[in-house]
Amino acid sequence: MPEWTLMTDPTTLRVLTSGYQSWSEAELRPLTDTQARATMHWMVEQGNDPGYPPSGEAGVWRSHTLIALIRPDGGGWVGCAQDATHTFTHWEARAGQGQVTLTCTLEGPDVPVVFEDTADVIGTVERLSADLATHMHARTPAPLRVWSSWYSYYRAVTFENMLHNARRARDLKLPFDVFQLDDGFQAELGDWTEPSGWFGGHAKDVPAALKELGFRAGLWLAPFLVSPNSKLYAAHPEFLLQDDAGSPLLLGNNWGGPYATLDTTHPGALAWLRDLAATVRGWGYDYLKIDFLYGASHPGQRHDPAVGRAQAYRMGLEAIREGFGDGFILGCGAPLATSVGVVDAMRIGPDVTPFWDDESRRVLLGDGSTPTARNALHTSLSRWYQHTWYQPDPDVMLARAELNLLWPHEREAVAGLLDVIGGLRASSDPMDMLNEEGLALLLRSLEISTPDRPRTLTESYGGAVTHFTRGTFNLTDSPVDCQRAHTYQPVK
Ligand code: 9PG
Repeated sequence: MPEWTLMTDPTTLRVLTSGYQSWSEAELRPLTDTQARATMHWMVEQGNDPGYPPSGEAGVWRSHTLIALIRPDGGGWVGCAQDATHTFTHWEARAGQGQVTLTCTLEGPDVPVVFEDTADVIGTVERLSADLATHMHARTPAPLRVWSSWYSYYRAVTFENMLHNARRARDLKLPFDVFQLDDGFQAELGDWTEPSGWFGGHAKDVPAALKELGFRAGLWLAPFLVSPNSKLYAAHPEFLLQDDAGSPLLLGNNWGGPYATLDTTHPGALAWLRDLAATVRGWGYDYLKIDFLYGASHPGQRHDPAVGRAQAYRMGLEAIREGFGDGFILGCGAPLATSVGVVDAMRIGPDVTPFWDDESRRVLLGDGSTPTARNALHTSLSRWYQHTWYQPDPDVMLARAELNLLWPHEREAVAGLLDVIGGLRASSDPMDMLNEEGLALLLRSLEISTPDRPRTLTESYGGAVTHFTRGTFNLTDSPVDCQRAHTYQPVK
């Protein structure tokens, strides 16, 4: 376990962290602050790394793959793993008396880890993270413009909702590449080829209808999750990750209760995953959003005990890539660096919501991975450098006039997020809820941009990377330096 002692005053430093998976917090904070740790067990499972959660002590910061400490002069220290294929790299920075201790714990086979003292933290973070991308043969195809059913219909989505919106988008000549069907079409987690009672059709018939309207078809799956009510659960208990007592391990709390997860070291589970991805490809989908992927790397008892968490996850992911061929794959809720080279795009923060913040879950329950516009900005902006790993997906613009509690300036902040991050463009607004203003905002947010860079890490308006060369975000709840709360201000 490499360890470095830095003889420096911890009260002058900031720390840049990146959490384990898509939704886990990434931050830029004073080193002497306290990293939040979710108080409820299912939130630790879904928002932190349950194998390496935040310690909860003041001045102790944990980060995955990469960490940086920033001095007031903009220099500092950067640590970065150069390979994550089968290994999770856990960093910890610990503030002491007049010194800081940095430790690096590898979970999996040995990998090269670089640690540099630098005069330019921003440039060094970008260079070392790009080296990891090169080493892992990152895929960064051209970004796509995607309409998703989730943020308007949620689980109640129907076949007709998809077609109606695609028809309207065609009539309005909106520049979408893909129409992506999200959660709700399936009978159960695991029973993906059977429709839910309300969907009013079958997911296999969606692609042909979308193609006729001029769009590619996308599908959402949570391929590693298995509902206890599913046929898969009953038919193949041997495919499931187990607890110490030898029962299927149950985790999480979406879909009205906990779920099991596939043991991706089991050859039968891997063959099932390959088949599933090939089946939906055969239905005509060439864009796949695979979600809740952290399930495959959850701690537990595996069929092959010699395989670690990172490698098990990678085996499951590769099985899906084999089945889906050269189609476009977007990861979500996914261990980030270990996905590089397999996925084409990756969600790099929590979900955007039609409201700014949920303070009770974020502050009282310590869960910064909660879906909210604020949390999406906070985390995705703090991962600006990851565009070399995959196409980043900072999630959707919400431009609709109805069912939207975001103020106009908060919508502009989301538009600023999409512009600064570059990468995928997504929307989820029901076309019938867009007025003239909303349409204009939507069109603007579908314009592909190149990723921006921070202009400094020594200043921040709200615990995240907020100062970019193109503009500044104020993520705090008060005006700062004449900039209103919850805004993006382009540099003039
Ligand atoms: C489908 C959704 C969408 C969305 C994904 C993911 O913490 N939570 O309560 C939580 C709820 C939903 C969620 C993530 C976290 O959303 O990011 O785009 O596909 O699943 O169920």
